[in-house]
Amino acid sequence: MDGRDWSLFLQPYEQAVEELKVKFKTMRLELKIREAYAPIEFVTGRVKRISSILEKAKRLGVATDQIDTGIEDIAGIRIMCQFVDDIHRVAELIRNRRDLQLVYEKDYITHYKESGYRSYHIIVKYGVQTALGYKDVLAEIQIRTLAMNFWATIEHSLNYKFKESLPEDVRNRLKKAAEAAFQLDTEMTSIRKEILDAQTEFEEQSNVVSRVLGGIQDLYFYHRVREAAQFQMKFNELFEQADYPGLNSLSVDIVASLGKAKKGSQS
Ligand code: 0O2
Ligand code: 0O2
Repeated sequence: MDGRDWSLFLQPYEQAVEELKVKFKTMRLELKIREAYAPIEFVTGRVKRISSILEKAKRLGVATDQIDTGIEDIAGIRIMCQFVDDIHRVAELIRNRRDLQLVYEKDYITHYKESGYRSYHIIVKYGVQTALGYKDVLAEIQIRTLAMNFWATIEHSLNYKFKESLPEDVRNRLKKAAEAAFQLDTEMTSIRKEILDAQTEFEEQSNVVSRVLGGIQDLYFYHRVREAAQFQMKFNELFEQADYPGLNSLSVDIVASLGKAKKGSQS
């Protein structure tokens, strides 16, 4: 690459980052409309700086004319999620896309780095149509939670500032902070599960009430007035006591009575 035009070399990467940002932001909006909840919180992207590309090439022993295949994160996309589960959902959505070709994945969540770094990386090949033709470029998609991002942003800036001179004590405290961030993610996931379970329970309770009252109304339709009145009294009692298992078995009894009533009306 020496003496070559860097801005020309980086142009397809700039284009890939811009296009991918639009695509993932669109995915976020689409999921928000479809499912009322988007597993993506926000998306950012960047093209690696020339100095960082050269440093990385030197560190990895990549020849300057092999940079486009030897360095996979010249184009970088970062997708932030609220919960760890969302990361796996987003990874699956990426795997199923037809406009990206999966190269490989790095699970730094299960196998977190020595530094404490956690994130899910997917290296993809992405085709861009430039004015002079079609070009495949490599891009790195990092998927992480807000807590993982908080940690990585601060750790990165400290490492950038202090380089090798980051004191051992600070390094250890950063590792502990990474653990704390992960604990936070775990706690948030369990709180979320409790909220989702509560929502499901509420949904089920509303459904049983509708089933019982609908059944009682149907019994009136079949002129089973006495039975309907008895069921209504039982319902009032169980509802008062918030006895949902009782309401469930009442609903089963009503269905059985309705079956008999329907048969009776046919004979
Ligand atoms: P909005 O309306 O701000 O939400 P560009 O600067 O044009 O190249 P982009 O994507 O706008 O492209 O900028 P960049 O720097 O790649 O990404 C920044 C996006 O991430 C912005 O959103 C920020 O608002 C958002 N962002 C950054 N940090 C946070 C954060 O901590 N929480 C949240 N929720 N969003 C954050 P947009 O796309 O400009 O839209
Ligand atoms: P940038 O643009 O400054 O973020 P390497 O591990 O670097 O020898 P590899 O395999 O390319 O080589 O890298 P890896 O670890 O799979 O992913 C590279 C990117 O992941 C880094 O990019 C960071 O963005 C992020 N990353 C990896 N490890 C850490 C870490 O310990 N702390 C933080 N904060 N981020 C990490 P770059 O190259 O740093 O570039």
